Amino acid sequence: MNRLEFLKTMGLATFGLMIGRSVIGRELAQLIYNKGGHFTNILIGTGYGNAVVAERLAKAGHEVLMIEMGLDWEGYKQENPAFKFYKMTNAGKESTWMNTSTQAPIGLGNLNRFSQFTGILERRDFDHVKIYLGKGIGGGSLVNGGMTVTPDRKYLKDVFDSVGVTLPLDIIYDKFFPLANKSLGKRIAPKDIYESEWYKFSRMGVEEGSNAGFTPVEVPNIYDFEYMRDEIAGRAPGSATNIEVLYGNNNGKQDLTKTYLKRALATGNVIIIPQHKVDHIQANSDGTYSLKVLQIDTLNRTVSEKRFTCDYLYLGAGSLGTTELLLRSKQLNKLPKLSKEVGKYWGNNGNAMASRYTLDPLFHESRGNNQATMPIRGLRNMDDAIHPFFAEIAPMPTLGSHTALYLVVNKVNKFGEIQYDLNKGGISLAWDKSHNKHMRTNAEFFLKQMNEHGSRSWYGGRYINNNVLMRNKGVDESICYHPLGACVLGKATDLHGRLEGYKQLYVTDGSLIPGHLGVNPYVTITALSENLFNVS
Ligand code: FAE
Repeated sequence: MNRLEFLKTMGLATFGLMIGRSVIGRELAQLIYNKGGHFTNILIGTGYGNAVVAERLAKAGHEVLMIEMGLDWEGYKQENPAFKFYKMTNAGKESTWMNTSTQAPIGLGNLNRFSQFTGILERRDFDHVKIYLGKGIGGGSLVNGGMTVTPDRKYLKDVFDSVGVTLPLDIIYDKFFPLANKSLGKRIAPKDIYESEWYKFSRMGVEEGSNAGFTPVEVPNIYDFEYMRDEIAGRAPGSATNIEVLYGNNNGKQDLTKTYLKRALATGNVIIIPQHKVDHIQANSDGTYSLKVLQIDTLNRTVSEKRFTCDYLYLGAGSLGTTELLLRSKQLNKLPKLSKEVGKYWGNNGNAMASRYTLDPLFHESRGNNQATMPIRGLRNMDDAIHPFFAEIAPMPTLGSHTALYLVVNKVNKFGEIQYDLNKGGISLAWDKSHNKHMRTNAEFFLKQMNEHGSRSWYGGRYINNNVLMRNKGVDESICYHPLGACVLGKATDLHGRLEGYKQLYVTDGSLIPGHLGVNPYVTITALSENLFNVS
């Protein structure tokens, strides 16, 4: 009898599924998994890569244990009925991973101080780059903007070609991108939503972008726009219209807990244990893997130590998390055959934030403070040989009236590298100005064109870059929402995601993609994970 069958005979698994993940995550983890145990399949991390694996394995009838270091937020809400995810303008302790004030790129006048907590948004700081991560069951899907974008086929080909890897692009584009988009719940914002006051900032961005010579593109999202219609009409509590995104959404957003993970859990074959951090993994001589796992409290303190073993291990802890685990395990001599390719080809997906200030109360229209937090339009300039980029038209829902915000996505011309320092007990990133200088140049060019040709003020006066939001000429190229690479598909792994030198040890997440994509990454992470799974 396996663990799940055992739970079912005790009525516990059914009970857990009936009332949500909290019971699975909390009570069962404590009662049944006090000391760990053996599973056929263990998945580390509950973001995009592993959510796919969980659904596919569970639907094929296999038992799955998922280990997640962040919280089970649905369970947390059940235990704390008064708790709601915070607006971006009013952060509290649950907004932030182990800090006493918001770490958001733009504080939005948010001066709140709070006690440390294992909150939903983490910022990891390295030289020249600050990386944002979602924490909890659902990983980055809990905090992201829901932009659901399929990359250009040529771009994806070129990225992998640049590291000498040939992807099976026909099947990826014919089968796995459509499957990923459908399974994630990709939607297009309906016309009435786009034309509402909540997307005036997008419409103005599109008009200004066209004037400046960039190509406006419609960007799909996973937000439930039927729900948004009810929000707008006042029939449902506001969520995207209530400045919710970076610290979680209370309604409307179809994150992984509403799609892949929900379907995986519904099979009854999946258990997720939150607040469990994998410290390192070890390859055993019989082909199994051992995991040292630390159960943590909401202050990130270890409350117990456990040992799990498994036959198949799937690493989906994200580009930083997966790479850190592998390099640490190697340095501890637990994975001595680990490929030298692990750590290489890292990138920030060319992320740079940019902002302009179109203040002219006498002439220029306000963008409005009513801005939905889910972006649905972008500006393309990827075919420009000198300044190739894609700019997401982002909301700025409080300083919104005359502030325009963009996330500019550039090429990565030079990869960074992740290294592990056993003495410091953590990773460092080889990433300096030579890596992201052109990202600044492109973002400055973008703002210049928008100021010159996009829109002007009274009597043709030029607007300026917003140095209040981003101190250095309205651009911040150190902000990274899209860390990618360091265990690249076809380099550190084979084309099935299996790590070189090890059997039954898979990488499933954003670390498979060499550094950049030209667009937001989670559809590609999802599609590549679907592909790994189906071809193996
Ligand atoms: P990820 O989703 O990061 O999941 C990794 C999980 O592993 C996390 O839940 C971790 O807590 C957990 N973990 C890490 N280490 C351990 C450990 N040692 N033990 C146990 N658990 C561990 O990985 N992308 C888009 O495509 N569209 C967007 O609109 C978009 N907006 C974004 C906005 C923000 C503010 C941020 C931060 C990101 C955004 N992204 C967006 C990026 C996207 O969320 C990200 O690429 C994916 O979440 C990465 O998926 P992975 O499966 O690689």
